[in-house]
Parts: sequence; structure tokens; C-alpha cells
Amino acid sequence: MEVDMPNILDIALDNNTLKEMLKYMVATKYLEDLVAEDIKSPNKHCVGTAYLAPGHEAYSVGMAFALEKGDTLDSSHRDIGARMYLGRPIKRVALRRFLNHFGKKNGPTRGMDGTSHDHDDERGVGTFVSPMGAGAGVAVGKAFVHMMEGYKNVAVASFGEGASSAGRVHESMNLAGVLKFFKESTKDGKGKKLPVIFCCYNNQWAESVPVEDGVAGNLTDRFKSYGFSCVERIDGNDVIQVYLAVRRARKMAIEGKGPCAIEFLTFRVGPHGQHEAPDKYVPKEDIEFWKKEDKDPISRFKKYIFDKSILNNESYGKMFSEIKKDIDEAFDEAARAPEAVWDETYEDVFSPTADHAEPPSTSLIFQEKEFSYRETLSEALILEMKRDSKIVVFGQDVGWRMRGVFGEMQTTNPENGGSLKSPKAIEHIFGHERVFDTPIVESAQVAMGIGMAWQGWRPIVWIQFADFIATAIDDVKHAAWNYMRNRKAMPLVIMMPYGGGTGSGPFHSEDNMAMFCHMSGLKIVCPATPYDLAGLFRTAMRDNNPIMFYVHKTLFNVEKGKIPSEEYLIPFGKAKIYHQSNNANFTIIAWGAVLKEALLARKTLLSHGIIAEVIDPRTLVPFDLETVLKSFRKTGHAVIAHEASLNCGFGAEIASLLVYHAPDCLGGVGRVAGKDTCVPHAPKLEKGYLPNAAKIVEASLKIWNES
Ligand SMILES: Cc1ncc(C[n+]2csc(CCOP(=O)(O)OP(=O)(O)O)c2C)c(N)n1
Repeated sequence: MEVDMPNILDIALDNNTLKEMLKYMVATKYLEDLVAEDIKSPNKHCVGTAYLAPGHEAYSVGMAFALEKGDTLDSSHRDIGARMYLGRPIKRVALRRFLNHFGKKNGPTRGMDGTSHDHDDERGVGTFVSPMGAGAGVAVGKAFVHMMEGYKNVAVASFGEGASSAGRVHESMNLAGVLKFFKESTKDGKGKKLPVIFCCYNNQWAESVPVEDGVAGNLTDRFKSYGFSCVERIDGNDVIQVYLAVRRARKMAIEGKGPCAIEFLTFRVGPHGQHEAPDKYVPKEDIEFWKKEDKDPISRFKKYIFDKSILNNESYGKMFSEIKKDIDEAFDEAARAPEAVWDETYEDVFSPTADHAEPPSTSLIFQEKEFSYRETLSEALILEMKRDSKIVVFGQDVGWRMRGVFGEMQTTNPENGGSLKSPKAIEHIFGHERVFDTPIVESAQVAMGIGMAWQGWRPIVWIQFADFIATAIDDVKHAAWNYMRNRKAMPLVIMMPYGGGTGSGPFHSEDNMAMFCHMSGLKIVCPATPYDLAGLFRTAMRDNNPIMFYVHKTLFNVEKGKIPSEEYLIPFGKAKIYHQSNNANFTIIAWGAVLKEALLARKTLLSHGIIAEVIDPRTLVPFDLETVLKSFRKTGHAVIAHEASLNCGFGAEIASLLVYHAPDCLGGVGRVAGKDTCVPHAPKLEKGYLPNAAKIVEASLKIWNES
């Protein structure tokens, strides 16, 4: 693509800063050239390939120079220049990068992830994950925290023009565009916006797809449509222009006028990945054009610096030798570093949660009365939000207008300003900054939660129905694997009403817990009673890991129970046994709404001489195998009942654990589950699909009679 852009290199930056900019651009290129060379070598140290950014140096370095201490960057796979400057000194960054490339144990991801997937938390650089555009929503979450902490800093998301077409980027920009806070503090009452800057480098190719085939319309028009206060298109090969554009955006952002979006035009003059030839699909002439002295960012800037006599051959040579020395030394040190080899620490997938030991607060307690499941959730949420001012909850229809689809975002408790006649919205208790509606952007919601949690806040991402978390699976995975990759806590609760029994059909009835049990790094919580809900919720709000918190829709208004007024926590991985007995000869394992069916089945089974203990694991991950095994070793018979489809449901996992750990006790193991279809809409069909007491009785008798 031919570009006609003025060469605006003349501005009032002091000579030292200009020199430094060149230094980091040159260091970026030197480091990347070393990596490229290493990958071609027969004795290479890099594991796999690398995604380098020749031609992006001005964009990457200029953007970073415009940031200040405490600002955060969620970068793309190509932003080594930005990391180089933000993570300075050069040797430190180079060492971290090489250790990661080489898969070394003492690298930033301990060999769990490679290439550009490192993070640098100390310097505000977030972790990069492969699904393109994933960082955009994370930056929105970090911007929220910057806002709450006084608008001293901004969050930047950097991504390519290819990534800009990903749905999650649109979701994130739309979300950033609509969110407004602190309305009362602004003159026009319109509120302040999030200090987030979306930096989109348009290097004209997304792997083999040119921009004209990947981007409908043009990027800046697209960005303008989000109502951002500042949208620009900049020559991304001019480091000063890049710097100035990000500075302008930064100023608006910290004044609460953001978000801003900038398109930086550049060109990738190397291959997409080092496993490809540079001109495999990019025309050679285009590469040559962008490599010319007046286009290539380093040559251009070097000429400017030399013309201004800021550097000359001798001083440049000295600067280059220092860069080379630092990076070469880092390379050698990384090459000598111990390789990552498997040990039990790699099986450590959860962040430790020291604050579980936190003493209970005596002032924040439930009243002595019966609470429905819904009321329990509201009151527990209010108590926890009072206890910890970093808890925020956001999602569709959680705000004051709707107060949650099930009314779970309101209180009738007079102590909290509510009454039976006029319940009070939780948003009105804590303010819009801590309880707010979002558009339909589940992926961006989870990503925003990740950004908040990364910055040490405790977001509750409210997903209106568990079914819709499917649109954010990548983001959930990002949260789940965070501790494994980065050894950084991710205190994120994803709260989801789920389940069948309301005639809501396939897309509002799903129990998809098994899907997430399979994803290491998530805790899966599914309280069946108000008592368990309060205790497990408190635990969730003190845990440092991502939690999928399932609340069954049919329990909301039906299930009632007394909540003790003293504060109690229920540890995860501790099952509850109903009707525990030395004489038990049968074990039923059930959770969520199926628990009450299991308890009904137990009554019927008594008349057949079957004495069943009913175990509710309460959390599927971690799973209390010990309690379940203890019962099974005594009874030798078990039925596992759950609402999700049978095939690959969590019942299969439990059955295999029983068979494996207690082969001598096998009277029989059965499963009662949802049918292997989607959840039907028509009442009799839905009834046919769902497990119930009669089906549990039938399966139990079959096992009993055959044993
Ligand atoms: C969701 C997703 N789909 C596909 C890919 C594979 N992929 C990796 S990089 C890339 C091209 C990205 O283009 P762009 O965002 O413009 O960044 P660039 O590679 O040009 O720097 C693709 C398709 C991916 N990582 N994530």
C-alpha cells in the first residue's frame, strides 16, 4: 500500500530522550536479529518459532516512551520494543525474553509458555495470550482500576489490524465506549470515562491476509463509531509521531475523557513467524519499498539524529557496542540457564490463598431469619462488598433498573435500606462504580475481570445465564491458566445462574460445569442450599483463583434456610454428607438442584432395605474424593446424579475414580444424568431429560438387585 504522509520528526524532545529512543529501537532490532539467527542455527536455543517485528520498532518504542510509571500495557505478540523500554535496563529485558524463548526454568513463565508470551508485572506489562485481541478487554479492566485509583495512570492495549476484526476487540471497544462513572462529579453529569488507549498497528498483513481482505471499511472510521473522544491515524514508522499521538491520548485519558484509539500505519518487513520465508506471500517489492531508508523506522530516525548532530558515527558506534554487549551477555546467560524439567511444582495450578485464614468480621452478619437462596445471595454479596471495597460486580441487567434477572441484585433488608415494599438496588447501596450494567459482551466482561483481578481487585463477572459463558471460553481459559503461566493470582468470580426445570429450552438451561472441570486452574462451585451458598460465596470472595460459581435457577425462590448470624466460611473441596450412618449400604452423590431429588430418592429406597448416604460435593473442583471414597468403601454401591448430559459428564469422572481407588468394594456404580441431547423446551420433554428422584431410585435398585 502506497502511503503519503508528512515526515514530522520535528518536535521539542530533548536530545537525550531522542538518543534513548533510538537506542531502544536499535536494541529491539539487535535482539530480534539474534533470535532469528538462532532459530536458523542447527544448535538453536529457541524452542519452536518466534514472532518478530522488523519494521515495527518506531511503533513499539514510541508508544512505550509515551507511558509513565504505573501505566499498564497489554501488548501483542510483536511489541518487544515496548517491553524493551518499559522493562529496562536492556539486559534485564533481553534475559527475560531469551529465557522465555529457550524454555528455561527461571524464565518469566518457567518454561510453561514461550516466545513473546512473557509478562513483566513489575513494569506494568501484562501477559500476552495467543487468541488475537484478548488483551483489549483486559486493558479495559485495568483502566477501570486506574480510574478507581484516581486517574493517575492509563491502560494501553496494543494489537494488530488483523486482531481488530476479532469479536472480542469490538466488544471491548464498545464496552469502553459506553461505560461512564462518577457522573455526579462532572459538570455536564455525563460522567467520566475509562483511561484506556487502544493502539492498533496496521502492518498491512495478518499472517497471509492483506488488510484489504481483512478489514471492511477502514479502521479509524470503525474506531470513531464507538464515540471515542480521540481517534487518529498516524505514521507508525515515525517514532516521534507515535510518541506524540500516545501522549495526546494519554492526556485525554487521565482527564477522564478517554477512551482513545489510534491506528499506526506500518509494515511487517519480515515473516509472520520465523518458520516462514518473509516473501512467502507478501510481495517482494512491498518489502523492499518499506525497507527503504526513508521508510524504515530505524534508518529514518537515525538519519534525523545524525542530521541534528545528536549522534555521530563514533558515538553511535559506542552506543551500539553497549547494546550488543548487554544483549549478547543476556543470550549467553540464558543459554547456560537450567532447562525446565517436570517436577511437582508444575502440577501446582492454584494460587495459594492465605487470606482464607482471615478472621471473620463480627459486625457484618446475617439477621436471624429464614433466607431464600436469592436473598442469601443478595445479603452475602452486600456483606462481602462492605467488607472488601475492591469487590465489584458487573454484567447484563445487574444495575438498578432490573436489579438482576432473579432480583438477586436488590435487598429487602431494612438494615441495608430496603423493605418488602420497596427493595433497594445493590447499585444504589454501593454506587455505579461497584455495580454496573454492561452490554452483551461476555468475552469482554471476562477479559475486563481479568484486567481488574490482575491489578489486585476482586471482580464478580455476572453472566446472566451460564449458557452464554460459551462466548467467552477463550477468556475463561486465559484466567484459568494464568497462575500456571505467570505465578500470579487471579481472584475472579464468574457467577452464573444455570440449569433446567423452567421450560427455557436449550439455550437457557444448560449445566456446563463438566466443560470447565476439564480446564485446569478453575474452581467449580455449585451450592445447593442457602447455608452452603453463603459459606461458599464468602470463601470465593477470599480465594485467589478464578472461580466458576454456579447458582441453580430453580433454587432462587424455592429453597429457604436459616443462615447462622455468626460469619462462617465453607472451605472448597469439603463435601457435605446427608444422613450419614454406620449402617449405610448405598451412596448417592448429587449436587445443585439434583440434591433434593437425591434426598427424595433416599426416602423411597429405605422401603427397599437400602440405606443411602447422600453426599453433596458442593465444589466439583476441588473434589472431596476422600469423603466420597470413605462412604463408598463402606457401602460398595453408588449412584452419581447430575443434570448435565451423561456423556463425559462429571459423573463419569467420579465413577472412574471410585473404580480406580476402591476396586475391591465394587457392588456397582451407576450414573443418572441429563440425556445426551440439548435441554428441551416442552414440559414433558424437559421432564424426560432431567434426572429426578424416580430415575435415581430406578438406577439404584438396578445396581442393588444386580450386585
Ligand atoms: C483468535 C485467533 N485466531 C487465529 C490466530 C492465529 N494467528 C496468529 S497471529 C495471526 C495474524 C494476526 O494479525 P495481526 O493482528 O494483524 O497481527 P500481526 O501478526 O500482523 O502482528 C493469526 C491469524 C490466533 N492467534 N488467534
